[in-house]
Amino acid sequence: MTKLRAGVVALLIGAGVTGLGYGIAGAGAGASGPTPLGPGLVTIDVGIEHSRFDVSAYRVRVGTLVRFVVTNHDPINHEFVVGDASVHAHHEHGTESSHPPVPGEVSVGPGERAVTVMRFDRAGHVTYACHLPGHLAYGMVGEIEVVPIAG
Ligand SMILES: [Cu+2]
Repeated sequence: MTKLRAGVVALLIGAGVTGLGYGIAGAGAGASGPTPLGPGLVTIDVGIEHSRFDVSAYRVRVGTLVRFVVTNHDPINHEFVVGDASVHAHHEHGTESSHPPVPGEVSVGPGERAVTVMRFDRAGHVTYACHLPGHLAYGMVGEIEVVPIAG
């Protein structure tokens, strides 16, 4: 698990604005991963503790609307941002300290729980991360693999 996280972080840093995440499948979230969720509405509980997401990889089917329920067990702020490479580049280099309700982006304060919703309509890999200073580099990143319905 630690090895997967390190790989994801390295890829995030090296990928620039193109092709984020597409080389990750073989590293542990591929065909041998968990049974995909969806399609339709599903809820994923995401816990944060010691500045880590408690699960670093999920699989969903194309056509899945995911309700992320993010619980922060830490005494410090975190955020949960899910999206493609451009979304993460924007946040990693941006200066926003908190997030108004944008689908797929939510701030979650100490001991709080926040909900955000995102629909996955294309097969591929999508990343979620916390972009508060230093958190992504520390390992606050994970991956969602979106697989075809037949897959
Ligand atoms: Cu964080």
